[in-house]
Amino acid sequence: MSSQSILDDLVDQARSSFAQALSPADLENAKAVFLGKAGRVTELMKGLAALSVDEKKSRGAAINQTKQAIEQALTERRQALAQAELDAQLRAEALDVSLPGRQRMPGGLHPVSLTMERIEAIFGSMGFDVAQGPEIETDWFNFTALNTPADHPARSMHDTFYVEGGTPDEPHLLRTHTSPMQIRYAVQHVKKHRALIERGELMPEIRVIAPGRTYRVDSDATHSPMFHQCEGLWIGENVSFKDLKVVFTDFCRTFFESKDLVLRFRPSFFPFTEPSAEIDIQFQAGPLAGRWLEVAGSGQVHPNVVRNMGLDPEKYIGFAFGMGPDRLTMLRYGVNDLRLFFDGDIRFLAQFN
Ligand code: 2U9
Repeated sequence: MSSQSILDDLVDQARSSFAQALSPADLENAKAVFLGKAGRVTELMKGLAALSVDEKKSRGAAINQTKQAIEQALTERRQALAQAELDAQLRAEALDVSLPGRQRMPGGLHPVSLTMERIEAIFGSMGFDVAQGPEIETDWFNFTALNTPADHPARSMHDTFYVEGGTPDEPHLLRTHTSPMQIRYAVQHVKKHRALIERGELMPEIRVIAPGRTYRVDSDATHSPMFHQCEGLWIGENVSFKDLKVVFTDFCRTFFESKDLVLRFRPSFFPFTEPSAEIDIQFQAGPLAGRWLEVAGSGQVHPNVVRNMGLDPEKYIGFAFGMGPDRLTMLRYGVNDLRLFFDGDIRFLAQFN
């Protein structure tokens, strides 16, 4: 092997050794092997001492070129490693500027709340007050005042959630309807106008709706242990079933935005009304056209209930109705499973706002 090819071979060895170094520290170790104090180039330099002046000149120049070539390879490898390190760091710290930002979701009302607001607005426009009150009630307000017999099945623990805090004579319970709130409202109203009533003067009419949460021991595809109700009450000296028909027909046509909607009053029974009627509606167009759909119960308020408000049933008369806003929401939007309202799935709920 010629002395020049030995030098060329040394440059190749250095290049491949540097290429195998994967970190700056490895590279410095590899450098020491070739360019260090006891390195291969230094060894070659030491060998010059034994040569003649002419040989020293040419051999020295060749070794110097070799040294420069190795230094150049070292510099290139250093730069390559630094670039690789920078690339890795940039990759690790990369920001995907095309990712959408974290958005604040606009809130919205629950579909049943939308229905409640709609009911309140419609009855409000007809002069009805809105009464809200306790969900934990006494036996008297929830049952007795509403003419419910002591042995009525609704009072059983199979149907009503009883809570601690009452007495055997006056149990406490989760209200099974919003009627107790109307009794509370009526009792307050009568108290406020006591003097006037005792003088036999005209009492301002009671015209109120009571929307809110109600509870019954019941759970399946069409019943939830917590459900919503909105009941209405109109008491005066001359309020008749005809008024009920007018008010409720007007309400249904406005609520469902259907001018030609037809109502049917079907005889029924409730302890708190006599006579009583179920109210069915029939759409004349749209997907539900032609079918009779039950939307409410109603009736003339029972004389015993009028008496429990502190009014003389010979003088005061009126009607009441009760409806389920959950069911009204299902009918209005075409929802077929009540449980969707209570699952809390944002994909379902977001559709109503
Ligand atoms: C007072 C006197 C009477 C309210 C009434 C109904 C008939 C009725 C149901 C409809 C569907 C309950 O939500 S539902 O399950 N309600 O059928 N409610 S009359 O009667 C009253 C209310 C208050 C003082």
